[in-house]
Amino acid sequence: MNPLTNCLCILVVLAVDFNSSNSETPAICPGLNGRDGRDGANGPKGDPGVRGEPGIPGERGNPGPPGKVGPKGSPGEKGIHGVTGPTGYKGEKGEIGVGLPGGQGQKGEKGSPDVESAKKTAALESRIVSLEKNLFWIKNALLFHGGKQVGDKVFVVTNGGEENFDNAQKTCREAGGRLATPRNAAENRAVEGIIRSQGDSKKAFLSITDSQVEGTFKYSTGEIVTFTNWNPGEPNNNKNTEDCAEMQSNGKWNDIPCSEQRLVICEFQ
Ligand code: MFB
Ligand code: CA
Repeated sequence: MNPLTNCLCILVVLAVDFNSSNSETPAICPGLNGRDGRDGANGPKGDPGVRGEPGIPGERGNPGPPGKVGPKGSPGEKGIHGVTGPTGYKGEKGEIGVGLPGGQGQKGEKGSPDVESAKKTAALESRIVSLEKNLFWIKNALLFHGGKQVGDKVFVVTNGGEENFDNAQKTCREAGGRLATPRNAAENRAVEGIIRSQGDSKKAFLSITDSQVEGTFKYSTGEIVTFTNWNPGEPNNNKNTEDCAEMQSNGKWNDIPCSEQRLVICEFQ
């Protein structure tokens, strides 16, 4: 019943009631709707629905993890013959073969004098080449051990020991050289450098003396010295005992007694 009808009905009732003596209101209007009742018990399960239309396919899923390694394949067919590889490195030189010596040949006819001479010359030239090669290597070895070369002369100090003049001369002579004496400024610098390499306080004998004529220094060959580098005021033959000469680490010379002990520097040429 809609709300307006309800209201009209109530009004009518009220009007009637007001006018009647009966205390009970006649039930001439329906009551208001009652409250909803409680939900009933679940009914029996319904029949399965009708299969729906297929849905829209979903997006492609992420790739799955890699599968396990498959079984080993069977060996392939034999390959074709490969291309020839690059030439290998040259092998080491083989040992010189040892053949049995041949029998003695027949004596040849005597060559002409020119041929004999040419043979001797060739042999000498071959020996010179061999000697020059040896000299080259020996000089390299000397320079490697602190030697100094000036022109075709090499200066080398012994093991750093010190000896008197006579023994110093003997040491260099036995080594095939002689006790060093610079003949020019370049050689003087070379000997100075070797002394300095042994220590600033070190000094070395020179192979000059004035034993023969006081005040006239000569080489071991007897020649009068042509190059000198005396300290100022030297040689002074201190106490009349100084017939030998030393070089100091500054390259300067001083006359000293031959009995002193000094470094031994030899020269080879
Ligand atoms: C002198 C020198 C001498 C000695 C002496 C110790 O020079 O001429 O040969 O070396 O010093 C000042
Ligand atoms: Ca002196």
